[in-house]
Amino acid sequence: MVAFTSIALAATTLLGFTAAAPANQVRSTGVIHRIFAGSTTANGGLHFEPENVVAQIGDLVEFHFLPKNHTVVQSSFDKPCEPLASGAGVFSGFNFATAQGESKNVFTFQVQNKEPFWYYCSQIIGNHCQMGMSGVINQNFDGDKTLAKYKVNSKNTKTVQPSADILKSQGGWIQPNMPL
Ligand SMILES: [Cu+2]
Repeated sequence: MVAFTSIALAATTLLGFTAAAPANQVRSTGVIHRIFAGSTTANGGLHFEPENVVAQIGDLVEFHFLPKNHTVVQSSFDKPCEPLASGAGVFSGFNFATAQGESKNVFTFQVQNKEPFWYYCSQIIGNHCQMGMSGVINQNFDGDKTLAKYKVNSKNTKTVQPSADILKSQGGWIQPNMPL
């Protein structure tokens, strides 16, 4: 599926996006996990669906954004609603606002390892992370670091943005939202 990645990158370039795919690409499996940021039903819309995903190294994770203006930020379990150290981790940027239906672009990143990948929405209007808008890829189901616990620990936190430039994505790339 190298060809797929190449096409995606070409499309990204053509559209003039500056976000490049991460340099540390592993071999693609060809598997794409689609996750919706937002919901028409669950948790007043403050929900990732599905919010608990098992993925293999090399899989792609593709976020589709529903109203209103959500993000995806990589986090640690221990510090909910905070990004990894400055400049590190995955961040979609605030590039996917939509008043109705899906945003015209998606945000994609590649799974690089089997470590649990915690993430949250950094929209502060409505305190999305504190309200439970978070998710995980490859949770350790034998351990006590669960998504339910992450959500509980989120409640009394303050959301932190990954960088001063909240439009600048990192760790993944922006692509057109292609019909299936
Ligand atoms: Cu949100």
